[in-house]
Amino acid sequence: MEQKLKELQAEALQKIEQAEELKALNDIRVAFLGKKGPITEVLRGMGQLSAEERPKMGALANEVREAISEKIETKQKALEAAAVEKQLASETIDITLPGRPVKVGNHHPLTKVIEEIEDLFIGMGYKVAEGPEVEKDYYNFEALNLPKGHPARDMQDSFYITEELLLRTHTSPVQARTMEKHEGKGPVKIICPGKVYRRDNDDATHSHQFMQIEGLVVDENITMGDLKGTLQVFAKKMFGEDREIRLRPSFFPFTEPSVEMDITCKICGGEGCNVCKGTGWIEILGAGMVHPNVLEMAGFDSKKYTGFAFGMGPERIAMLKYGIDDIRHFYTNDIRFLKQFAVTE
Ligand code: FA5
Repeated sequence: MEQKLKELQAEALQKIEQAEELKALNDIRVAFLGKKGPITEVLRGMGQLSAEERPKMGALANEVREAISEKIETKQKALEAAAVEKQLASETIDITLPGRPVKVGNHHPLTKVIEEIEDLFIGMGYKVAEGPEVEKDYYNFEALNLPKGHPARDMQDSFYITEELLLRTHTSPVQARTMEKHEGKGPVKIICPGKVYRRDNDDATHSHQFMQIEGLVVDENITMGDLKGTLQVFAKKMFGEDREIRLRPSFFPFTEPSVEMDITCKICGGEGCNVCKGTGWIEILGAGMVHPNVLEMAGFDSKKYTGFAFGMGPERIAMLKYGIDDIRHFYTNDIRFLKQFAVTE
């Protein structure tokens, strides 16, 4: 029996050595180590052995099994490695070939301008606030000193959804919402970018849906000087150090006094040309000191607190900055237009 086991081991090891494929190796495993294999067969005859010989044979049989298993495992690893080698050799990549360029998209010009404005104000300590686009009449108008039936509501033609709900016509309702949250305690220092909607007829400078960025500062001792200084920094950073600003008296129900801000025309430098209609100035935003009624309605003591607010249209700012002549370019998604802003910064 001992002889038989040794012969089986030698035969198996030789076959394993000669195996060239994983399948052949598996066949050998089944043939020699399987339940119906010759080693099992030999072990079945152990009953006829003497009690002394039986453990010796058992141990030998285990040694033989182990030797065969080990050899199979080593060979399997070698065959697998060879298979990988072969595959790699057949799939060699020519690293000298030029790569296929990856098409990189770019930010929409409007997104760029909005992010630039956000960064600028964040740098001055402002927080970014947001509010709903479907807004309550209360926040869009009433809390901003525009009670129902007020004639100044006609300044902004609105899309009403129900009597009390509308698509917000400006970002100023975020002012009212934010102040309300502060429960009468300053300081408040926010900007709110977002979409707004008006029943305006679309033309080169008007869109029925556009963006606005609102700014609001409320604290003790805030003055018109703070407003002017802030807007000056904004204009110079946005359009260039050589640009000047001026504030013109205007009217908004939620600010008193109210102003509109002009900057010197980039084209003529203030001399007067057809872009600025000969005035040397271009209007870019509305602003003013927060009306005491608005402060009081939001829970602030208007004797203690004052504030300023401003609201601008980033489309108009982007048009001025990049010399774009029609607001509709922002919304028609013409790739030829959008590609012009693919500058790597
Ligand atoms: C307002 O909407 C005020 N809420 C701004 C404000 C805020 C004033 C805080 C005072 C204090 P106005 O209607 O002027 O103001 O709009 C502000 C800006 O939005 C305009 O300067 C313009 O740039 C832009 N804008 C207005 N209507 C349109 C439109 N139909 N299409 C594109 N941009 C527009």
